[in-house]
Amino acid sequence: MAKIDFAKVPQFSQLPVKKGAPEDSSWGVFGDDDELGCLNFLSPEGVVEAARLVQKGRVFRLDTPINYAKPPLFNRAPARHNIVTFEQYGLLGHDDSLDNYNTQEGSQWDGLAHIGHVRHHAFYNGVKASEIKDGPGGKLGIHKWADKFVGRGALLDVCKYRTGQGRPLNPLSNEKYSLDDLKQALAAQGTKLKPGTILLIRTGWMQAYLKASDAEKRAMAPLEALKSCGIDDSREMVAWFWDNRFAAVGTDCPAVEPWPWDFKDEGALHYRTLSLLGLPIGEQFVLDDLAADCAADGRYEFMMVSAPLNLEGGIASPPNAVAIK
Ligand code: UVW
Repeated sequence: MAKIDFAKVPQFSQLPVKKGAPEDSSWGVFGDDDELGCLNFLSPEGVVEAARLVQKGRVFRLDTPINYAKPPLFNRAPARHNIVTFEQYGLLGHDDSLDNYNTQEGSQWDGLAHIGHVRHHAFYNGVKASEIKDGPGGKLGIHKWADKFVGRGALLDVCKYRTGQGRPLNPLSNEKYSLDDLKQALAAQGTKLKPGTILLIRTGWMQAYLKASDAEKRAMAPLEALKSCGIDDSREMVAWFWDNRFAAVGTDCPAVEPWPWDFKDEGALHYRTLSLLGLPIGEQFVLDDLAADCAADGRYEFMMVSAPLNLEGGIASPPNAVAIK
């Protein structure tokens, strides 16, 4: 994590900076071999500043329990948790194992190796599918994030804002929040944007999902049946992300953008963020308690600490994240 001179980072309108790189891509901005993308916006100074936001000692866990969704969304398999008892040589104790664990089963950061661009057939910074592999040499591996993901977090409660306006959207439909919704919600909260922020957007999906009956959860889980709200996948949206130097954007909905999204549409937010800008996106985060606290004390910023799995060559990770106020 090195000091970053934000003034030297090109604006979105100046991208791409590298000859031959795709339009609207940040490829080359942080160097031809960079594997961290927008996480480069996090810095030691940002960590120190974030620590100053800790004022009352409240800690909010941002991950769902493993296997919270029954069944997991998108046809993903549940993990099997086995507790093994051992009683030998006079010692009584337990180990456990987690079999079949899919790192995208619940709350997760999508790593930059998750989705390659549909037309360019490449991942962030031009990495090829053949370079993504298990082990320390796996390009864009999630383990490279393990000591990077600490900084100022900010919650943007767009669900609360739209509901307060008398314009709630149905989180269990594929409706979307516009960039104007996000900007107006921030203004209503009085939250200032600062470079190097980890932005968390509360859409209301997780609250709606948790309120659903077991039968409703079973019916909505398959990839073909799921409908979820999300944020608009427009070019203006990602220009705003980039020009504000967000280090990552996490949400409480399943795909950040509304689900279903069209895999053939190169305007999809997954392509615009992961493949083109190198912007980590987070899904199925737990934001409701944090949101209630932010509404109560009027402070929507906090220190955020996320320690992704140290899985060499990993594709995604539960955030293992806390917000500290
Ligand atoms: C897809 O959208 C394919 O996956 P996820 O939402 O988990 O990133």
